[in-house]
Amino acid sequence: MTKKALITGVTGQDGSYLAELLLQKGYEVHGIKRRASLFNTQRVDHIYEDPHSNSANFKLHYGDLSDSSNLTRILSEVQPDEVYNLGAQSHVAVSFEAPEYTADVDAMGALRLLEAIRFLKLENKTRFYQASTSELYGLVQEIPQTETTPFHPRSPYAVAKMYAYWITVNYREAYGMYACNGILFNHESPRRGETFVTRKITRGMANIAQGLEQCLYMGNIDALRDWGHAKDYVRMQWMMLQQDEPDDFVIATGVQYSVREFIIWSAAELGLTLEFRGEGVDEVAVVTAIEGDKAPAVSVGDTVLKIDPRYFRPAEVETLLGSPAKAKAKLGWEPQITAQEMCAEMVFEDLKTAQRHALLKQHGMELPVSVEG
Ligand code: NDP
Ligand code: GDR
Repeated sequence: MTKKALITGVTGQDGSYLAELLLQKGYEVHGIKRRASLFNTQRVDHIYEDPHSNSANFKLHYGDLSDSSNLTRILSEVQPDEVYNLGAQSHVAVSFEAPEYTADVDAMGALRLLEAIRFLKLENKTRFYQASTSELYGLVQEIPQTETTPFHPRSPYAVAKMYAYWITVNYREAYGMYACNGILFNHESPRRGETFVTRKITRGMANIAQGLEQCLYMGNIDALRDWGHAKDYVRMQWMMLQQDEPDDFVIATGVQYSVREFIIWSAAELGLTLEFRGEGVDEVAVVTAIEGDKAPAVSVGDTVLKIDPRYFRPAEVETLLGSPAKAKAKLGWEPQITAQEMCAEMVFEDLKTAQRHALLKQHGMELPVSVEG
């Protein structure tokens, strides 16, 4: 029998990689996409199949995590073996601007799905994965963070995700559902949203190299993160739902770097050596040497990065470092791609895009480049 999976957030970074993985494994994959005024399926267009064909294994449904009746109807139609709840307002800084919406989607969304499974009496058939997060640890109580480290969320996003974490545990304990939390640390890729810090850096640096932007404006560049590659992390999401018993797992690399280090690596991929000068909000990064021809628009002495306090958060998560020991011991999972390799891949992809834009600009066909975020 072909297994069926339903993915919320299928148009996002993780959703797109997970959909690819499940299709490779022979699943029939259903995804929930939001209605938007512009196409929002760029990350899954390459696996899109004509819905008019009866043999399509990848099917998209309009829906929203804020809409219970819509979720219940889709679950009832699909009768999935596995539900991956990846949909969320996933930007921590934005959650301070839109806390109520974030709670509705990120906290109540998980409850709506679990209730729909229960209401439809699918609890013995459908396995549930909740996209939990290292942001739960917030003000960290223990280094490295494990499955038993106490939580102290530091943003409306993290507080909403804490509800989703516990309601998932609660439905497992109360109704015997196969429901798991993956407590995932930051994971990135060339498909990462443009306003998360790694992609903002790789895309911004590539644009500067090609003369499409002058300077990158950043917030707290001393924040420390445990960065992995999204491809490694979605593999683990699937593995968690294949166990005999449901359980919660930390997914991390066990290695930590600063945002500042990620900036230095990205610049180096473009042949640029940076020197940080000044302190606090007056700190800047200046180019002190250039190698190769990847950054024709940059000269020695250019200031390519400044600090802008509007990217500071009302409450910051300064440091995160996870222990993947349980995932390694119980599931045999190990990340394959290092943070530096991932950075190189992201710069490579962003540089290709920037070079295309620069070529169009040279021929008088300049496209607008969004830099807000
Ligand atoms: P993205 O922001 O790339 O994707 C989020 C997805 O959720 C998008 O498909 C988005 O749709 C969808 N979505 C947003 N709001 C709603 C809504 N109201 N109803 C239905 N769908 C909605 O996130 P990632 O892929 O990076 O992350 C996946 C999940 O994992 C998220 O829940 C995130 O919070 C969590 N997580 C992520 C980590 C990371 O480092 N990436 C680490 C730990 C947890 P649209 O495309 O239309 O915007
Ligand atoms: P995070 O990721 O908040 O950890 O949440 P993000 O990449 O946004 O920030 C990481 C760190 O970088 C600092 N920072 C900046 N961040 C952004 N976005 N823009 C900037 O200009 C900037 N300058 C410095 C931040 O302050 C922070 O310390 C991500 C999301 O994917 C969540 O959904 C997920 O749950 C967690 O990772 C684990």
